[in-house]
Amino acid sequence: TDDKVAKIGLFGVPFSKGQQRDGTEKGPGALRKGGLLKTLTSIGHDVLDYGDLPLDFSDDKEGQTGVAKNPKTVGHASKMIADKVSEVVKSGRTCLALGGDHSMAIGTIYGQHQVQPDQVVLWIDAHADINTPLTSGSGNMHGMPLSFLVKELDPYLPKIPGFEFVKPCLTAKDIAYIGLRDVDPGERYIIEKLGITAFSMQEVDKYGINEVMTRALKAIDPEGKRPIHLSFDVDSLDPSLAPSTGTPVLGGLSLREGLYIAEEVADTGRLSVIDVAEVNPSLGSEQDVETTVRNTIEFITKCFGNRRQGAYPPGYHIPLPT
Ligand code: B3U
Ligand code: MN
Ligand code: MN
Repeated sequence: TDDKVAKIGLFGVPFSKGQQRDGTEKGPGALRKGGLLKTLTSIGHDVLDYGDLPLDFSDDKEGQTGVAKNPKTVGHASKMIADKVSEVVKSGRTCLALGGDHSMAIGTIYGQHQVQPDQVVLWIDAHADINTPLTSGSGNMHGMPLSFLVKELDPYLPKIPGFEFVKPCLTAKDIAYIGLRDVDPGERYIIEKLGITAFSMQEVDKYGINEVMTRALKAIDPEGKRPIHLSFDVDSLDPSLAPSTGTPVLGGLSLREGLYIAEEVADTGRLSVIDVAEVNPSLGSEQDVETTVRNTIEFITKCFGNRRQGAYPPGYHIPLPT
C-alpha cells in the first residue's frame, strides 16, 4: 500500500548569482506555474508553502572578488537559505527547496546541519560541484558548493567574503554522487584523494541504476539510519529531458533512472531535505521549458512516495454499489 501522507515544507530560492546566466531565479515560479503544489496536494500530501525567499539581488553588481564571482551576494543568500531550511526541518516537515542555481546547496546543507548534524548527502548531477575557489576555472560558485562544506578541504579554502558564517559540516564519507559526466581535473583529484563515492554515467551504464543506488546508500549510511539530503541538479537528466538548464551535458540519466533514484530514496523513509537546482526557464523554447518543468515535477512527486506502481489517498476504499 502507499497511503503515507508526506508533510512537506516548500520554499523558493529565486537566485542566479552562483553562475552567470539570468533565469534560474525564475525556476521556483516555473515549477509553481507547472502545477507542482496542486500535484503534491492532489495525491494527498500535506504541503506548507513558505513562499519565495526575498533574494532579489538584481541591482547587485558585485562581480568578481578575487577567485569567486559574487561571493558576498552568494554568502548573503546562503545565510538566508540556511536559516529557512533549519526552520522547516525543525518543524518536522520534509524540506523542499526550489532553486535557483546550485550554489543554493551551501545554505540548504549547512541549514540542515544545524538541526540534523548526522545528515548524509546524495548529489545527483552531471557536475561534481566541488571546485575550491582555487581549482575553479570559471569562478562560478554553483561549481563550488561542496568545497565549502567538506572538512577535508578546509585547509585548501581561501577566505571568501560572505562565508565567514559557514563551517565545514560534512566529511568525504558522507557524500555520494550519481550521474557525473563533466568533472574538472581538480575535482577528479579531490574525489580520488578524499575517496568520495562517485558513480559517473559510466558506472550507471556498467552496473545499472539499481546496483548504483544500493551501493550509494550503503556507502554513505551503511546502517540505514541517517537523515538524507538529496541534492538534485536537473542537468543530471539527459538534455532531451531537461533542456532548460544552463550547462546541459549530453548522455545523462534517463527519466526512468531519475525516477528510480527518487523512488528508492523515498523508500528509505529518511529523506529530509531536497534541493531542486538549475531549472532555467529563460533558456530554450516554450516546449523546452515545459518538458523541463514536467520532468522535474515528475521527479519531485516520486521523492514523496508517489511510486510508478500507483498510489491512492489516505482513507481510499473501493466504491460500493448502492
Ligand atoms: N565544473 C565547471 C562547470 C560547472 C559546474 N557546475 C555547473 N557547471 N553547472 C565549473 O564552472 O566549476
Ligand atoms: Mn550542480
Ligand atoms: Mn550540474
